[in-house]
Amino acid sequence: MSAQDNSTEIETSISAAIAASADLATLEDVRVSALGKKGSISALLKTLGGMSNEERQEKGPAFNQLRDRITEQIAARKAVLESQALSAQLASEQQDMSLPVEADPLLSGRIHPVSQVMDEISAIFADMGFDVAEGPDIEDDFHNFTALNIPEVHPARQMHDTFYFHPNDEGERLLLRTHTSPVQIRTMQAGQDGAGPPFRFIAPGRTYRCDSDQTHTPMFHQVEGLVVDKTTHMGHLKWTLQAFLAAFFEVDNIAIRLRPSYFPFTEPSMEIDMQCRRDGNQLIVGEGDDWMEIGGSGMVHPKVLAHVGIDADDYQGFAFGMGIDRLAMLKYGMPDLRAFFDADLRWLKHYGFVPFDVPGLSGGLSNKALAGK
Ligand code: 2NL
Repeated sequence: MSAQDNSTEIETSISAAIAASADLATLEDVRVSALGKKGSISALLKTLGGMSNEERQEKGPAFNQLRDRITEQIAARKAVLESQALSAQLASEQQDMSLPVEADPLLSGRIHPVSQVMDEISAIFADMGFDVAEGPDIEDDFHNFTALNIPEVHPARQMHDTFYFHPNDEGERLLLRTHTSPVQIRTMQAGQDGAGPPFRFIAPGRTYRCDSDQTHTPMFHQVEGLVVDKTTHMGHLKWTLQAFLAAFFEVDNIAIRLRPSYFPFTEPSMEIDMQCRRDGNQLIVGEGDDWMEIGGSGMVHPKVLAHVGIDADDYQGFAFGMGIDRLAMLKYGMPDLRAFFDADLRWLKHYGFVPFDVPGLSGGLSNKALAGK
């Protein structure tokens, strides 16, 4: 029989100390006092040197197993403490999302009136069941002109109106879209591959023409709308425009007048005039017996339908286009178009919109009461 040793007591006391360690630093102290150079287990292992061969053969494996058990217990406790420390850190770093935001820094940014008006227009048409379509600013001749029945000799195709790129490797001259109609061509083409008509969408976006004076900027914004179905007619067009303008200008009623005109992509074609009253420099919309032109419209030309693979014997549609910049100037009383693109912070502060006032029909379209705050 070998001599008595106190390894059982050592193990019991170290195990208790491991279990009692409340943090990683305490556990590390326990580890050093047990397994460190001067630790209790290291001391126990050193006693093997003074033993008889027989005794060492018995105690050697026992002490080594003891050391392995303690090492394992420390590692297990360490994993527990580390995970607790992580949980505590995550809990202490939690953000209280219900705290009120700091007013000033977040509210000092402004939404540009053009963005605001685009969002308002989208909200109104979305409410009427229209989708909002997007497409590239850089277009090809087919989508911008040919598909819209605009002939090769049309003035809009001339160099002085259209921004053309240098011919590419295929000899093709790309261009900056001169209207948002190519978006509608692309959206109808994509739709033809899928569900097909009926189509009902608007296309708001940037457009470009080589023109610059008091009332024209080389980049401007346009919104076009399109409805194609089996029985779509001009009554639908007139109601849609009237309902849109009343909602946009936030008036109960507005008269509109469709005046004969010409566009290559519609037949018949009509200018859209809206009812207004002029009071000195002020323009009041939806009252009086004056008229103001606000855009163009018409029934989609059968050749345009043919270009996107729609049979004009089965389907017909209406389309319209309006300038967003002018809509914004009229609604918010901004007299100078060129200020839109000056990035003047004082102007933005005055005419811009608070970012949290997202346009929607339920809360009052433009939050007029909050404007300028
Ligand atoms: C205006 C006139 C208009 C259209 C745009 C259109 C689009 C397709 C087919 C047929 Cl894909 N028409 N768009 C139609 C009539 C007028 O815009 O004065 N815009 C500012």
